[in-house]
Formats: sequence, C-alpha cells, structure tokens
Amino acid sequence: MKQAHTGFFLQSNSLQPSALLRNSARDVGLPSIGVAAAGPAERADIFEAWLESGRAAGLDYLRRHAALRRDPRALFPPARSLVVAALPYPVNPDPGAGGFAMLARGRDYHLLLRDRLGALARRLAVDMPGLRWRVCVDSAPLAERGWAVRAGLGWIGRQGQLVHPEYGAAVVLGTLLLNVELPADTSLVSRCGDCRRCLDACPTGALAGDGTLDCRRCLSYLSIEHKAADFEPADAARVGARQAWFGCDRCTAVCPWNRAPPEAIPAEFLPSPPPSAAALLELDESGFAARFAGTTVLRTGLARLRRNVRAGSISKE
Ligand code: B12
Ligand code: SF4
Ligand code: SF4
Repeated sequence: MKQAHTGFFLQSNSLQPSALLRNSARDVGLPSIGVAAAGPAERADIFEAWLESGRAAGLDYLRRHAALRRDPRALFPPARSLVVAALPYPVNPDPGAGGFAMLARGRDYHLLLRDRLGALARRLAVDMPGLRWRVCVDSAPLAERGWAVRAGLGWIGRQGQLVHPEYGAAVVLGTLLLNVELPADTSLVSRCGDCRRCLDACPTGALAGDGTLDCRRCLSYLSIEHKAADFEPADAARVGARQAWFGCDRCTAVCPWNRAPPEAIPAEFLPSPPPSAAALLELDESGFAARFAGTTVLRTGLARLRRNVRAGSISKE
C-alpha cells in the first residue's frame, strides 16, 4: 500500500498512521471506519438536480449551504482527509407498524457519534502534534453518504442508504475532517443486484429507484422535518394511515444486507419501550423533555410529535 506523506511526526509510537488510526478508532468504539482524500465531492450533480426538482420540499438548510457541500475544504479549509465511521443500529423488527423509528428509541446517534469521533481525534492528537479536526454528524453541509462511498464503507442502495457489506443499511454515519493526509480506501461497487425490496416496501411511492426520494411523500420527512403546525389533508392521511409518529424504517429494515452481529451494535442504541399514543397526547413540555432527554425526538419538539400522533387518531375514526 502506498504510504501517504502525513506531514506529521508520529511521536512515541512506532505504528504507521493508518494502523494508529484503525487501532484508535476500535478503542473508542468505532470498529468500522474508512478514509477518503479531501477534494471536490463526487456526484454533486445528483444533489443539485434533486434540489432543483423540488423534491427537497422544505429542507431550506440544504439549499442555503449547497455550495459548501461541493468540497469539504470549503467547510474546513485545512482538511486533507475524511475519516468516515459507520455504526449499526438495531433493525426494526416490524417497520410496517409505524410509531417511532429505531433511531428515535435509543440514545441520540448525533451525540454518540460526536463523542466517539471527538475521542478518536483527541487520541490521535497525542501522537500527531499539530493535528486539527472538525467533527460532522448529519447537520453539517457534507454529503455524508457520498463520502462514505469514497471511503470504501459501502455502496448507495436503491433507497439511497449507504449499505455496509457487514452491517447492511441500518447504519448511521459520522465524519472527522483532518488536516493530515492518510492512505485512502477504495470504493466498493453496488451489490444490490436485482433486488428491489426497499422500493417495494415504501408505502407512499416516495422512492425514485435511483437512490433519490421525494420528501413531499416521505413519511420520515413529513414526521420529522415538515414544520407546519398541521398537515394538509393528503399528508395527514399519509402519516396517519401508517402511524408514522417519528421517522420511518420501512425501506431500510427490509434490506437483505442487514446482518450486523449483535455485539457490533452500541448498547446505547438498544430500544426502550415506546409510550402509547394516549400517553404521548397527554405529555406537557416538561414531561416531554424528561421522557425524550438524550434522544433525537427532542430536536423535533412536542408540537410536531403531537401533530403526528393526532394524524393517526384522525385517520382511524
Ligand atoms: C436531508 C436528509 C434526510 C431527508 C432526505 C433523505 C434523502 N434520501 O435525500 C429525510 C428527512 C427524508 C431523511 C430520511 C432518513 N434519513 Co436522513 N439525512 C438527510 C441528510 C441531512 C442529507 C441527505 C441529503 O443531502 N439528501 C439529498 C440526496 C440527493 O443526497 P444524498 O442522500 O447524500 O445522496 C448522495 C449520494 O447518494 C451520492 N451518490 C450517489 N451515487 C453515488 C455514487 C458514488 C460513487 C459516489 C461517490 C456518490 C454517490 O450523491 C448524492 C448527492 O450528493 C443526511 C446527512 C448528511 N449530511 O448527508 C441524513 C442521512 C442521509 N439520513 C440518515 C438516516 C438514518 C435517515 C432515515 C433512515 C431516518 C429514519 N429512520 O426515518 C431516513 C431514510 C430515508 C431514505 N430512504 O433516505 C443517515 C443515513 C445513513 C445511511 N445508511 O445512509 C444520514 C447519512 C445521517 C447520518 N449521519 O447517519 N433524511
Ligand atoms: S433492499 Fe435490495 S435494492 Fe434496496 S438497498 Fe438493500 S440490497 Fe439494495
Ligand atoms: S423512509 Fe418510509 S416513506 Fe420514506 S422512502 Fe423510505 S419507506 Fe418510503
């Protein structure tokens, strides 16, 4: 393997940068990482055409920062490498039942990945004086799935998910931008073959089949990101009929590549029993904050959660 010039003297450690990185990542609870060289993002055309088509619906933050996504060096000028981490979460055993998506039932993955990536950077900095970094999990204008492909972590499935060859589609991603060159990994080609399970699983026809989706029809978008206080009747029917209280696991859970060994799934992601619709509708703000502390549900807020649950009760009447 070609040894890249790191520009750093590795102090008191005889390991090569790549081995140091992988060992340290494993130690902080990130057993699956990949490396890509910082540079222009590939397939920015897909993202820009998608925005242009209106399928991003009300995701205005994506539009506002679209230019930054073209190159991670616009986000963090010293960036020379991206270390992308994939963590598996439990596959929803009954995605058609709705309720809370699996990621909402355990600890907020943003917090967990941020903690672990931060710990990784601090550990590397011991042997790489002068190391600088930025942690990105979800909210930064970074095409995380595209970079995960570049870092050799998997391929883009027909539902748009990064599919990891050992974990499947039920993974979350986090990225460390580093001011150091590291040997890059090689991308994998798609292993979807003739499979179309994810496309068939979508109850609202949101998936185009080329890895993109239409947020205006997607239950995940409507239940988590759609900001209106009340749904239009068509959206209330979409969300209500599927009891989509928070997110949707259908097109992810059916992927035949989902086969992460149970020990690879962080204990923090194990699901707690979800409250009933009646209990949710009775919550006040302080009850909501206490019940959902440390989960992604907190970000969406009580008003939207109640709106989603109400859509379910209306569609049952
Ligand atoms: C906006 C957003 C959403 C929106 C829109 C999703 C979408 N499919 O576009 C909504 C709210 C619907 C959503 C839903 C979900 N999301 Co979301 N979301 C995002 C976010 C913030 C941006 C995604 C985006 O830009 N979409 C626009 C499309 C056009 O871009 P893209 O998906 O990145 O696709 C790029 C690649 O496919 C690339 N590409 C395509 N082919 C190829 C080939 C090669 C060789 C290369 C290099 C690149 C490449 O080009 C595209 C454009 O850049 C990312 C975090 C981030 N910063 O990236 C999380 C993210 C994609 N979401 C995630 C998750 C977990 C979910 C849900 C499962 C949550 C849930 N249970 O409800 C669902 C899954 C729905 C689905 N089928 O995608 C994870 C996905 C992990 C994974 N395995 O891929 C991410 C990465 C967050 C994270 N840090 O883990 N999400
Ligand atoms: S369900 Fe099938 S088509 Fe969809 S991502 Fe998984 S392997 Fe690919
Ligand atoms: S998250 Fe649900 S609604 Fe959205 S594309 Fe996947 S299956 Fe369809």
